[in-house]
This record gives sequence, C-alpha cells and structure tokens, in this order.
Amino acid sequence: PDDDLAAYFAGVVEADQKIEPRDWMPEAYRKTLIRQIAQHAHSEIIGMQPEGNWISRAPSLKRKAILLAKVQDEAGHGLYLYAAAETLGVSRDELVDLLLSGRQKYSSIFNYPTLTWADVGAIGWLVDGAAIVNQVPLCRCSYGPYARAMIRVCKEESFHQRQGYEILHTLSHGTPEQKAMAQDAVDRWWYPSLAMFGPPDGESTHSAQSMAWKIKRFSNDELRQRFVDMCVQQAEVLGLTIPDEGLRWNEERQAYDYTQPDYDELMRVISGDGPCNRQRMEHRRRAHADGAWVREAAAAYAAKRAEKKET
Ligand code: FAQ
Repeated sequence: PDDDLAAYFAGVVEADQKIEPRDWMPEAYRKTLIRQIAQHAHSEIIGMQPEGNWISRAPSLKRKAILLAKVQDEAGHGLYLYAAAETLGVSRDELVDLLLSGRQKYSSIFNYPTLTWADVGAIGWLVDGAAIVNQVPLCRCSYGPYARAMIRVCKEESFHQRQGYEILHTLSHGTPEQKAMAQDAVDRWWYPSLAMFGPPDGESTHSAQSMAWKIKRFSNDELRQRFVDMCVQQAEVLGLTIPDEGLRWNEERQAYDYTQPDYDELMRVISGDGPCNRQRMEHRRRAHADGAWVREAAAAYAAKRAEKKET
C-alpha cells in the first residue's frame, strides 16, 4: 500500500494537480514545505519592522494611511502563511518558538536599515517587486494550501509594489535633494534585493528537489534574471539609475547581463551577522513577550465560551 500511496503522490504532482493536507506525502516534502512556508511567514512578520519605522514619520497623513495599510497587510500575510503551515501538522506556537530561538530563518532583506523616507519607496519597488517575481509562480506550487494563500498575497503585493514605485516617482521628480535621496535608496537596496532570490543555482541546496516536487517552478537564477529584466525599464521611467555598470542588453540571450550580488554577504546576513539582525530579533522577542497577556486573555475567553456551551 505504501507503494500505491507514493505512486498516487507522484501522479498528482506529475499531472499538475494539488496535494492536500490529508493526502499522503513523503516526509521530506512535508519538511521542506514547513521550512519554506514558515520562513516565508516569519519574513512577513519581521518585514513589518523596517517600514513600521517610518509610520510615525511619513510625510503626509495620506502617506501615513497608505503605509499603515501596507504594514497591516504584511501581518495578514504572515498569519495566512502560518495557517497554511499548520495544515502540515505543526502549530503556530511551535513555529514562533523556532523563529525566536533562531532555529528557523527569515529573509535576509529585512536585516538592512531604513535610513530615509525614500527607503520606504525602494522597499516597495524593489523588495515587493522581487517578492512578486518569486511568489507568482508559487501560486502554481503543488501544495494546495500554500498555492491558494499565494493568490491573495500576490494581489496585495502588487498594490505594495505600486505604492513604492509612486513614492520614488514623486521624489525623483521633486527637488534635486529629493531625487538624490531616491537614488541613494535605490543604490543601497538594489543588491540586497537581488540576493533575496537565494544563492546561485549551483550552490542552492534545495532547488533540484523542490523543483522536482513542483514546490519551486523556476530556479533562483531564473527568477533573479526575470527581476532584473523587469526593473530596467521601470528605472528608466522613474529617472533613476540601477547601480550596476555591468548592466547591458545581451542580444543573444535576449536578457540583460548584470553584476551578481555579493553572496558571501548574503551568507553572513543569513547566519545572523547582518546590519540589523540583532535589533530585529530583539524587537520581535519583546513584542512577543509584551503580547503574552493578549494570548492569555484570548485563551481564557475561549475556555469560558466552551464551558458555557457545555452547560
Ligand atoms: N534569506 O537551497 P536554497 C516578503 C536559505 S518576501 C534567508 O536556494 P530554497 C514580502 C534557504 O532557506 C521574502 N535565507 O533554498 C514582504 C536555505 O537554508 P536552509 C520572503 C535564505 O528554499 C515585502 C539556504 O539558504 N519570501 O516577505 C535566502 O530552495 C516587504 C539555501 O538556499 C519567501 O520566503 C534569503 N534571501 O530557496 C514583506 C518566498 N535565500 O534551510 C514585508 C518563499 C536562501 O538550507 C515587506 N521562499 N536562503 O538552512 C522561497 O521561494 C525560497 O525559500 C527561496 C530560497 C527562494 C527564498
């Protein structure tokens, strides 16, 4: 019977159908999904910090309302993704524990500081832009709950990307100082955004297996290339320069040649030694501890209601 189950699993993946929570799946498939979905969820939650930094300093009430809505969306994405991970048999408590104890990761990108208002624009344009390029193919991933979660997440990410683009467009067409601030933000966020796609294919430990299982649909380098090609034209419209002298159209490949990000830096940031790792984790731990009373109150309320129902 185990062979039948494995054959059924392989058949579903092969036919581009979805694996659902109650279906049999190889343990390694389950483990990989938990790792990736949890890491994704943690990224959304930690990702609230760099932009949250600017909510109280946004330059107008309208900008503030938009940024507030965006950061709230990230919280929603995180919760959505934790719920998707829970369908694989882990609890949210366990996952939060794994993050807080440093045993699970979150995206490298959120360990960089947001120094000016233009950084909020650059995050929207580049970081959300990279997130979309990475996540649109995940809408077709083989695990049903993850694929379905990604559909809504991607719609909201498109709004996020546009709001960032619009911030940069306004700055870039403002005073020379504002334009310089926008360029400085793009200069600092470009390479870390390229690194979000992960190590180059040759050094990516999980890609081959994840692609065979159709969790990943494209390799890290394929998606990175797609992102670069997308950004070039957008940068032209913005009137900003991508900080890469090696960037040029390659007629033969029908794609842009570009300079790779510093992958040693990526590995350092992933292993905990980026500019803001300590600050991000401290903040997260403090927020979690400060929220203990909310969790306790919610549990007490649920217990009371259950008791009432029984009588
Ligand atoms: N940061 O073998 P691979 C967002 C790790 S978007 C940290 O290639 P894989 C939206 C990797 O886990 C950001 N770690 O791994 C937003 C593995 O570690 P392990 C979140 C990284 O999984 C915007 C090792 O390196 N998006 O939040 C990174 O096949 C604005 C080897 O790498 C997602 O998570 C990295 N950049 O491919 C929110 C998308 N890259 O476990 C707020 C879903 C690699 O062996 C504001 N995830 N690692 O120790 C994915 O698509 C994949 O997991 C990749 C990595 C592509 C990230």
